[in-house]
Amino acid sequence: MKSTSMRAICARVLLCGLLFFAGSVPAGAQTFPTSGWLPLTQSGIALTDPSGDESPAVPGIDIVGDKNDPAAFIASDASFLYFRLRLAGNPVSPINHHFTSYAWTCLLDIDADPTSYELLTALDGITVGGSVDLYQNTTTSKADSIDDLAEVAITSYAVATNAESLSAGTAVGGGADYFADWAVAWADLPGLSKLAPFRLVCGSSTAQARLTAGDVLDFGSGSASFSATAVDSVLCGDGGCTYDAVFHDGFEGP
Ligand SMILES: [Ca+2]
Ligand SMILES: [Ca+2]
Ligand SMILES: [Ca+2]
Repeated sequence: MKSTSMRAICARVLLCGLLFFAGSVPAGAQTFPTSGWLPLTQSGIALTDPSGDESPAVPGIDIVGDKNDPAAFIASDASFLYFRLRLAGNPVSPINHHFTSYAWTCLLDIDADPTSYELLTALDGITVGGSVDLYQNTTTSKADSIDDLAEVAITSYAVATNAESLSAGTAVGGGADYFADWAVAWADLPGLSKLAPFRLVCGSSTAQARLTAGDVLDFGSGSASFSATAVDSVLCGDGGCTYDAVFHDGFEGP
């Protein structure tokens, strides 16, 4: 009887310990999706990007993809919008295990005017220790330009909870490819509702709050035009992301 009680107490102590550890997971932590990643497309074709066209020449910022292994993806659930880029090398330094001092960035056009973007989100290795950033582009000082600066910082998240790097299991870039993934909370995205269409331009950057230099996901075109580079419009919500099957650019619908 006594030993049974002791076992019961020990079980409770163990349960309390487990609950303590479960409760100590940082707020905002989430698991990245293992399926449901929608490849980004242009005119219905998965976006690809050649290797070796990045500047400076750093494999971890070289966006790569071919028709079998698309270069970029998006996913969504009830809480987060997820971004994924395929890279020719590891974006994480083997020395300090931090993301290297570049930014992996997506610009979102959410207002049906394809000559401007409204939101910038980035996995930012330039910030010491790294962060995931969300900015608003409130002034278009360069019309239809990919490298227009985003003026207003909205929020940022810890890399430990909102970003990851993992082996992509492909070798499009010639060596082992990697994915850089990051997540932004739906609750923090101003002006973007679930299942509202939006377009993206993604790439790697040498600066925060701006998609400049690095490597833009663009079939290797090198175009500086936002409207010429933007992907097909996507709609994302609790159940994931899809394309607008009726209206190609997503903005003419009712
Ligand atoms: Ca590239
Ligand atoms: Ca716009
Ligand atoms: Ca601007």
